[in-house]
Amino acid sequence: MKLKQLLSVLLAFTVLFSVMTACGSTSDEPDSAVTTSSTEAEEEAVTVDRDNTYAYDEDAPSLYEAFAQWFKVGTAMNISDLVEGTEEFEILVKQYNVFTLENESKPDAMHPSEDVYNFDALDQLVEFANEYDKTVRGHTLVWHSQCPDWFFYDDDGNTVSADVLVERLIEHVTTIVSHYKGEVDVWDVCNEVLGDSGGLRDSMWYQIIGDYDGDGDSYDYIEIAFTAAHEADPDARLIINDYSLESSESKAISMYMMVKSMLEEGIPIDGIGLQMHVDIGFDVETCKNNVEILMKLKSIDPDFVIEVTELDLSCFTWSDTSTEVELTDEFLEQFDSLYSDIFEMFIEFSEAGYLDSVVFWGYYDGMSWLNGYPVSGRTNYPLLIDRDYKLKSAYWSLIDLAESKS
Ligand code: 9MR
Repeated sequence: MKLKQLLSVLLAFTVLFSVMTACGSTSDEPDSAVTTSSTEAEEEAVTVDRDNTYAYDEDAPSLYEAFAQWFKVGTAMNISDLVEGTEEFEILVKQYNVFTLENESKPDAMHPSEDVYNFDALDQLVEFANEYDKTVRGHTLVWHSQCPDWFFYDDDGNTVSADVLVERLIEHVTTIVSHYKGEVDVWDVCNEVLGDSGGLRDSMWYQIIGDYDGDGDSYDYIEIAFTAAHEADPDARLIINDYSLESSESKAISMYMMVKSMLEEGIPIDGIGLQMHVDIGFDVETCKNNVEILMKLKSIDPDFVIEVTELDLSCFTWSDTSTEVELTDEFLEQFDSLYSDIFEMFIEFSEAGYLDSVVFWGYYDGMSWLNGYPVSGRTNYPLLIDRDYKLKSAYWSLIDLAESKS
């Protein structure tokens, strides 16, 4: 009997031991399952080699997905980038969820003469956006630049009257916005209406239309454009877009004052676009201060927002006239951490209810308008994807930032 009991105890121990060994819990030796999974993890880590990942790679992260809890992330592009199967197409679909045409939806492209409208490029972008669930920004309806002369002159070369220009303006805005009713989500209705330091720009729009309704202010062309756009598509978000609002306090105050008085008059403006063509000397604190000024407009319209519409970060300060910059480790550290500070600020803006969209002015360094501008022959590196479509270290800084804030 005793022997039988002893044998059954031994048997029970043997069974228990073999079960525990199979579960890998009694031994210090790595079991085969653990070995396999750590090898897979290592292989995965090798696949996502940060120095050698292309923006279109399947294993690359997605910028817009990384920031989705705070804001959309978009880019300016050209319609020729939308050829299915190309690397450019894959990058756009994977990395961004807001799109704007860099040049093809400006007045000279869309309405080159009085009776001619070109809708092809923006129609194609809208089609793409519908298929891939993306947002479209229309840039831009009214601007002093890239605007054809026919608006301002008659057949004899004389400037037209205020009445004629107002009629042309309403017709232009109404025709384009109606064509895209429910399809273009956001319009930069007016672009760069202020000068460098904040006064109203002395454009043909301003000169000819001026104080059209005689109420004492001279920005009636802006009011007329916004009103027409709202009538054509009451659901579209209507933005007044300008540069240097992030860096010039006097310009931010001018914008605030002008928009405040327009909102008080009931003009349908939904937000201010900060272009944000910034450079390596950019000061985040000044930008925060200026945005606080602009966001006082929420006391009139709680839904009023800012949008970042044309972000890039030049490697040259404005006063620098050189054409080349050496991308040393030290320089890149400065560049990457500035991008990271900027996006940390955007997250703060989003959490305060100020911002829900950040759009880059281009998606890879090779296409940036900052190559050759403002210094001819200059090579610049202002974006997150390099000329070969590889993800730059600044891109990874932003991915790390998003992860750390999630
Ligand atoms: O990037 C655009 C460039 O290709 C054009 O030559 C230029 C013409 O003015 O416009 C650039 O885009 C501008 C945008 O429409 C408004 N804000 C400033 C942008 C950079 O100049």
